[in-house]
Amino acid sequence: MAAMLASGAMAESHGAGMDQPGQTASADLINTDNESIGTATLTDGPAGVLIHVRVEGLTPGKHGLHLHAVGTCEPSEGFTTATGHVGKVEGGHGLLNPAGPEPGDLPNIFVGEDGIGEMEAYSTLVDVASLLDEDGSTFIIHAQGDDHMSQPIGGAGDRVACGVIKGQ
Ligand SMILES: [Cu+2]
Repeated sequence: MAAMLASGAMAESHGAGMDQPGQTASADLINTDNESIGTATLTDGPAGVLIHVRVEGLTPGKHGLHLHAVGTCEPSEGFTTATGHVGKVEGGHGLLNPAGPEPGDLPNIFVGEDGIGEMEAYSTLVDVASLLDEDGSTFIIHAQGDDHMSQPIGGAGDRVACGVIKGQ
């Protein structure tokens, strides 16, 4: 009985550090032709955020996926209005970079021969509240894979999809 009480108390104090435990957000992803190609969702856990992404109509293979710092998606501008990665630090990009990662860094999404890509990822570097800051945030999918090391974006190339993160 004592052990049960202790573990209950631990779970409670673990959750107490979160601003708003369980907060969720989502983003409708569009391509550079302004067509809807999928959805991303974020769900706060007690120590990080769980991310789910599903897209259609992308080229098969690996695509870099990042959280970018401004919540605007302008297809005619190649989604550059989303600016750089969340928490960008000069020289700090990459999950495998000894000087990194940046809080906006995420694993690649893999797209099959049918153009469909789906992934689940987890990050302790951001939470939903931090992404829903004053100027918002976006998901950006790049044309090529992110090598998690090269600067400034892991060699991932152009921005092929974008989604503004919206609270729920
Ligand atoms: Cu990016």
